[in-house]
Amino acid sequence: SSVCVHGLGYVGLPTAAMLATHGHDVYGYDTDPVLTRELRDGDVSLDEPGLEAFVARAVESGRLRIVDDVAAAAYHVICVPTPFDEDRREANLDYVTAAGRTVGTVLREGDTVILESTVPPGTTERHLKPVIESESGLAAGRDFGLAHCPETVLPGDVIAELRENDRIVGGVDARSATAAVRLYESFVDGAIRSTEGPTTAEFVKLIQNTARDVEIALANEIARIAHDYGIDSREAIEMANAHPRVDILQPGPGVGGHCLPIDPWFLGADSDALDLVPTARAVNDGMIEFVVDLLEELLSDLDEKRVAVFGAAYKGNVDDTRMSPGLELVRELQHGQKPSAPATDGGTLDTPGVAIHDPHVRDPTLRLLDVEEAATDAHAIVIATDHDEFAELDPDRLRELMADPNVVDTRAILDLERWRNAGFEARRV
Ligand code: SAJ
Repeated sequence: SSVCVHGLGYVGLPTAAMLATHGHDVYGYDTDPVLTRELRDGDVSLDEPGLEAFVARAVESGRLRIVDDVAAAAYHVICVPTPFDEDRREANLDYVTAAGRTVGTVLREGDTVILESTVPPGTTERHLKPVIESESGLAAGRDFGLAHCPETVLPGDVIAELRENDRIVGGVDARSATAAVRLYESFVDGAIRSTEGPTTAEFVKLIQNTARDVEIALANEIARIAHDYGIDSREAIEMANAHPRVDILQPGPGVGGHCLPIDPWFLGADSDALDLVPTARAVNDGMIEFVVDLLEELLSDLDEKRVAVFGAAYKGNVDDTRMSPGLELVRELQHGQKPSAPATDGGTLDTPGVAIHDPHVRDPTLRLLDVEEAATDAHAIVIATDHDEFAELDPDRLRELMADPNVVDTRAILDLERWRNAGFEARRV
C-alpha cells in the first residue's frame, strides 16, 4: 500500500523505513525542513543502533521518499510528539491536531488514519477525529478509517522491537481496526490485538509505562530503605527475585526520558483516582536528593567541591538527554534546589564546581568535557548513566587526576572492588 508517515523522529523514521522494506510505498513527511533535508542527504542524527543504515537502505530502494509536502496515501501514520505542558499540567496535543489537519487536506474516501503518538485516553475520538473530519469533510468510520496503535519501541533497540513487539490496535469501528491490523501484519512478528475502541488502546499504552515507572519507584524506595539498614539493595533485590513471583527492577538516580516521567500524568487528564501514581513519580524524582546525600557522606562542604557527573543521557547507550537524572543532578548541585521545570532544554550549565562528561551526547548547549578534563581536580565522580564505556573507566588513571578519589555509582556499573583497591571511597545506589 501507499503510506504517509507524519513525524520522522525516533518512532516515525524507523517505522517509515520498516514499512518501505516490507513492500509499501512510503512518504516520510515532517514539518521540519532542516530534518527532511538532512534525511535526504542520508544524515540521521539520532543515536539509535543500526538506524542510519536501515534508513539509507530504504531510501536507496526507492520505496521511502522523504517529502516536503504531505502526500495522499492509503494509510496515514501519525508519529508526532506529545510533550507534557508543565504549567497547565496536561498533555500538549498541538502536534497531534496539526497533523490531523494536514492529513485532512489530502484524505480520500477509503483511506485509513492511524495515531501512534502516546496520548491521554479519549484523544483519538475527541481531539483527532473532529479536526480530520472538519478539514476533509469526510466522516470517520463511514468514509475513512481511524485507529490508535500506540508505539512501544525501546530507545536503543528500536528496530528489533518494531518488528517483535506485540501491538494493540483500537479502531473507531471494526473496519478501521481491520484496515490498521492489515498494515501492521505486514511487518510485525508479535501478536496484534484489537481493543474495543481507541480509548482502551490509549489507556493500555499509558498503564504500560506507568507500571514500569511505579515498579522502578519500588526499587528506588527499597534502595533508600536498605541504605538505612546498611544493606546492599542490589544484592537483596537479586535474592528476592529468586522467588518465582517476585521481579523487582533496578534502583538508580531516578527515571528519565520523554516517556516514563510524563505518561503517568496523562492518566490524570479526566480522572481524580490517581494516588499511587503521583507518589511513585515523587519517589523517582526524589532519587536525586538521595544521590546528593550519598555525596555528602563522602564529602563535607559539598558546595565547595568539584563534582564530575558522568552521564548526561537519560539511560545507557543513548544520546537523549530529556528529563535526564544526570542533568537534574547537575542542576541540583548548582542551585541547591530542584527546579520545578523539567530538565528538557539543557540550558548553559556554567559552574566550575560541576563538570559533565558523556561519550554519547553531542549537545553544544552543554559544556561537555572529555573523561580526563572532567575528572581533573574533581573531588568526586558520580556515574549517572549506564553507558558501556563507563564500565571500562580506569580508576588508577582517574585517581591521579582527581583532587580526592571518591565515586558514587548510581547504576551499579563499576567494579567497586577494583575502584576501592585503587584508593577510592565508593558508594552506590
Ligand atoms: N530505569 C531504572 N531502573 C530500571 C529500568 C529503567 O532506573 O530497572 C530507568 C532508566 O535508566 C531510564 C528510565 O528508567 O532513566 C526509563 O528507561 P526504560 O529503558 O525503562 O524506558 P524508556 O523510557 O527508554 O522507554 C519506555 C518503554 N516502556 C516500557 O518498557 C513499558 C518503551 O517500550 C516505550 O516505547 C517508551 O517508553 C515510549 O516511547 O513510551
